[in-house]
Amino acid sequence: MIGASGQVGTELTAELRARYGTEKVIATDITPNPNLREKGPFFILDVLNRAQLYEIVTAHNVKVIYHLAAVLSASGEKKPKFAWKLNMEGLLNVLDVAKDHKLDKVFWPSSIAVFGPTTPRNNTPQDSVMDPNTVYGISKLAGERWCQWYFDNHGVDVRSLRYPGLIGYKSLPGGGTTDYAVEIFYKSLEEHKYTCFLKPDSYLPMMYMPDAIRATLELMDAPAEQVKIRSSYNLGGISFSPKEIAAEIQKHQPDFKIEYKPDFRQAIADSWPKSIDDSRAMQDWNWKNQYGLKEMVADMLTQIGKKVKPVS
Ligand code: AKB
Repeated sequence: MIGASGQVGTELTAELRARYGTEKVIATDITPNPNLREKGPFFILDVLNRAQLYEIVTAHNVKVIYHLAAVLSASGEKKPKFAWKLNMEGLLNVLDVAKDHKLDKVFWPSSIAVFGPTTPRNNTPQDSVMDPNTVYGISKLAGERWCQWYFDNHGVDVRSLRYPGLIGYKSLPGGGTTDYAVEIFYKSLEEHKYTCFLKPDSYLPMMYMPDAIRATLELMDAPAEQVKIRSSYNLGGISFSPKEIAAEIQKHQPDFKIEYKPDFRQAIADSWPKSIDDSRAMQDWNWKNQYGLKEMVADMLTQIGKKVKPVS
């Protein structure tokens, strides 16, 4: 697992360790993570360090890589050259090691950020106009084409999902445009108020983490011939706006207040789809989303409520 300390990596590592045994799943990240280190094999790895990546794969006879390390959309706009370097060179290092060591499979997440301002925004199809205008989106679109190329030319069994905004309580997202949908829960429980960096009606596709983890594992478990798309699959989930999620939180916490101060992330949100057509994932490997807005909000409030205290 590369990027094991991140929002998805934390949960995916735990799930894979529960499935295959702790010793079988090597967690790596650029920063030390006492939690992961205590619970199983952990190495400091910068995916840009190609030699070290090859070394770990050889020394531990790695068969499958989940490569999650990336700079997300909002951070990418602040450090465009670094985002491009990490997102592209990191992926190419992983695809190369998969080719050279004949790995069984690779998972790499793409994103709804591959779409852009002239893409149809409602129920965005799998194949559509793709004109991303963030560095993150450009790197994800280029990455998708590289995945297809390594599959076509070198037979690398690479599998990918275009994740929507992911919402979970086990770890925090960092540097994304959809991060408000996680922050809002902490602020609602701690301060009973939240200032949102997007406008009230900014619809975006989102997904609750248990569904995202299940989608990832179901795609990785699918027989190779069922995985017909080797760039990346659209993945839908739930679409809602800040106003709608706030209203759902208010059903549990009537005194919760939200105000809106849109910043540079608004333009990014405005360039992305509002909802996604993921019928190809349904057809090819029987994908079905389970959590709706109501269930997700109730569960997030319960789980985060166990770990935060109201600030008086
Ligand atoms: C982001 O907001 O940058 C990510 C994404 C949608 O890929 N959560």
